[in-house]
Formats: sequence, C-alpha cells, structure tokens
Amino acid sequence: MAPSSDYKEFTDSLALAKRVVVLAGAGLSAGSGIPTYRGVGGLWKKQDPKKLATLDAFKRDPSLVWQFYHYRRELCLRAQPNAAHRALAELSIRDTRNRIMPSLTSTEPPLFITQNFDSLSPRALNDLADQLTSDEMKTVQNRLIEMHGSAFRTVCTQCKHVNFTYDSPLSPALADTSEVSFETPRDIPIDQLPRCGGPEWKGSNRYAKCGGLLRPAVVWFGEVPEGLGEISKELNWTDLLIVVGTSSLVYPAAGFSKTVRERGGKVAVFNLEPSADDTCDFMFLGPCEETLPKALG
Ligand code: BV8
Ligand code: ZN
Repeated sequence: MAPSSDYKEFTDSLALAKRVVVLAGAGLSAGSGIPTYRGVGGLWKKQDPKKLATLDAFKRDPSLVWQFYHYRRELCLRAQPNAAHRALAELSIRDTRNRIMPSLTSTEPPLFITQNFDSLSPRALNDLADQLTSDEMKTVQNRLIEMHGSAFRTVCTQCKHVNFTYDSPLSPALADTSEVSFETPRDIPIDQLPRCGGPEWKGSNRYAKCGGLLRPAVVWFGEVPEGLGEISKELNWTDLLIVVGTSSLVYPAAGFSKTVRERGGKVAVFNLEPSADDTCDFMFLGPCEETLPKALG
C-alpha cells in the first residue's frame, strides 16, 4: 500500500503513539547551509570518505583529516538551527501526558537519534531551556543521541581524555583552513595539530598536560556508532519512527525502520525525495524545514 501523505492521519498516529523515536540525517541541517553527503553538491561527491572518514586515514595523514574537520566544524559553528530542528526540539519537550488517550501515554520524551555531528539539534533544545526545569532539560538531553559523534568533541589518542568545546581553532595552525584552502591542503607538522590539554594519569599519579594528539570524536566508517544499546532496546517498543532527511544508506541506522516495522511500529519519512526507505506508512516530500513544522505544529 502506498504511504499516506495525510497530515491529519499522521498527527493522529503521533498522538496515539506511546513511544516515539526520531532518526535524523544530513537533510535535517541542509536548510541551515550544512552540505549533505550524497545529494547534489554532497560531500562524498567531492571527497573520498576512505581518505578522510576512517581511522586509517587519520593515522595515515592526521594533518589532512584535521583540516577537513576543521573547516566543517567552522561551517557548523556559523550555522543556526532551522525550523525543522526547532519543531523536533519542541516535540522532544512536549509533555506526552496531554495526548488523546492519557491513560495510555508515557511521559517519556521521544528518543531523538541524529546521525549529524553539527550540534544543531542540541542547540535547538538548549534554546528551549526557559520552558523546562533543569531536571526536565537533563531528561530531554539524555534522550538525544548523536550516534555519529560530535564535531565539537575531541578524544585524546593517548590518554582518551574527552573534551567538548565550541572554541575554534583547536590549534593555531588550523586557523586559516577553509573549504577553498582544503583544495590544496597544507602539511601541518603533527606537533602543531590539536594536542591534549587534559591531565595524564599514570596509575593514581596525575601528571601535567598529556600533550597527546587529539582526534575528532566523530564516528568514522568501521567504528561503532554511539548509543546502540539504548537504541536497539527502544526500537523494540517503538510505535512510531520519524525518519528525517536521511538517504537511509548508512548502517546500522539505515536498518532501524525495518526493525520498527517488523515489530508492528509505523514509519514516517520526511525527505526531499523518496529515500531507500520506501516501505513506510507515511511519506512527506519536500524540505523538512517546511513539512516538519506543519506535521508537528
Ligand atoms: C559500523 C561521520 C561496525 C564522518 C559517517 C551493515 C551493518 C553495519 C555496518 C555496515 C553494514 N553495511 C555496511 C556497513 C559499514 C558502514 C556503512 O553503512 N557503509 C555504507 C556506506 C554502506 N557503516 C559503518 O561503518 C558504521 N559503523 O558499521 O561499525 C559495527 C556496527 C554495529 C555494531 C557493531 C559494529 C559507521 C557509520 C558512520 C560513518 N560516519 N559520518 C563524517 O561525516 O565526516 S557517515 C555519514 O553518512 C554521516 O554520518 C551521515 O549522517 C550518514 C548518513 O548520511 P545522511 O545523513 O543520510 O546524508 P545523505 O547526504 O546521504 O542524505 C541526505 C538526505 O537528505 C537525502 O535523502 C536527501 O534527499 C535529503 N534531504 C536533503 N535536503 C533535505 C532533505 N530532506 C528533507 N529536507 C531537506 N531540506
Ligand atoms: Zn591526553
């Protein structure tokens, strides 16, 4: 049966759903000026992910990989959450107690899984902080999983110290790296790449700055995405999976909707075009920054 594109039918399903999960991809942030990967002008149309988005690539040429992530990090810093990020953030904080069948509702906010590492969804949530108590905000933030990591987190390759910062550049040598300059990448000496400022512990002795080489805390190909345990538990009970702006080509995320449908849940796709995920119950074609506010408003 062809998927429905009836907004009223969708909102009725949403109101009745006890457990809602959202899965977002690069199309969610396209409206904020962040390039997607596989669409027109997509990143992987111009760059080879094997040379830039794997641990081997980083070990082989950390200078190249850091320049790649630096200019994308700058793009994300300059971007603002769009109407789709805001609509999903509102959904995350909406009190599920006021759904049509109060006795059946749970007050669990939806689980919000994003494959994006641009930090725009956490920022859209933080923009709603004045509507929540700090405990409620913590609950909602814990229900947001950046399964492919974050451009604003780093991990030390030596002491594994994790750091989150919007500071930029992470090392002076990266300062003037842009998408244009990346066309002729420089060979930045490894000691001028981002270094660990975290404490180094040897047993219980704390040493001064570890100084180890930092890497972007982004999940590269072949690395295990974050939050999979919580995600697979949740998918068993999901009544409605809302899939936004993803080509549904990268696993394990691409397999989530099949899991939900096999367990009797419904899938709603918001995309510019029919994605690989055409076995869905709802499909809303168009820019999600227009279709999502309409569907979730
Ligand atoms: C792993 C970070 C082992 C780096 C990325 C089967 C099972 C498990 C793994 C595999 C498997 N088969 C193959 C694999 C390996 C691999 C994989 O899936 N390869 C693919 C290419 C075949 N997967 C992995 O390596 C994963 N790890 O397998 O570990 C494991 C796994 C589980 C348990 C134990 C061990 C790691 C995958 C993560 C890789 N990291 N990015 C970086 O980006 O620099 S992937 C990259 O693709 C991004 O994270 C991105 O989020 C992700 C998916 O892309 P999309 O978000 O969908 O973006 P895309 O451009 O493709 O599509 C955009 C869509 O939006 C389009 O449909 C477009 O129409 C739409 N759109 C555009 N504008 C709008 C819009 N829609 C609405 N409105 C708009 N305005
Ligand atoms: Zn360190």
